[in-house]
Amino acid sequence: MIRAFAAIALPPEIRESLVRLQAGLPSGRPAPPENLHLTLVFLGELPEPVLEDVHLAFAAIRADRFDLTLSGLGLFGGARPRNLHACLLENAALCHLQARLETAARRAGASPERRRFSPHVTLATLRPGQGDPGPLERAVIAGSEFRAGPFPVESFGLYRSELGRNGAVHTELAQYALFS
Ligand code: 2AM
Repeated sequence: MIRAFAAIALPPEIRESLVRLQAGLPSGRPAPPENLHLTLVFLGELPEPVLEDVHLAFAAIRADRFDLTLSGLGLFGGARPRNLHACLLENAALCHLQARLETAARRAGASPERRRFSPHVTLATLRPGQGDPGPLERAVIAGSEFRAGPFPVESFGLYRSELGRNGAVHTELAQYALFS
């Protein structure tokens, strides 16, 4: 079984601005710079033949390039925050691509997350219920001015995620070009 997901990689200058932001966070385990990405579809654990079919389905997708802009910070988890992330400016092309990947993955035999797509780049994971969420909430308010981009999205990728003692290791399995 292979734990896999589809994502958009970030250009180096965008990652650098996120790393600078991470340095100022009050708590949480920061995502390592090489793990900073925008998840499109989390595929979960897949048998290899299903992953191969997902790959073929992704490779058949023809979609246009678009630009993305990161804007502001957010918390998932309500009163017990578990994820601090950078948000994105609304983007119809991104949502359209995401919906197509989700449909393609399902048709290929995967069972991707059914939760509504909420585009974000995870900056830090937090232990829910531990500590005072106040400083995190203040960091999100202070981060409302944060902007990075626009940057062009020219491809998306299929990644393997291996969970280890020191966090997840992500490996790119395939990359799919978008078109202009
Ligand atoms: P996130 O951290 O961006 O929110 C690889 O593990 C990627 O898949 C992670 O970036 C994570 O998204 C996402 N992911 C992991 N487990 C998930 C789950 N159970 N549901 C949805 N997305 C998940």
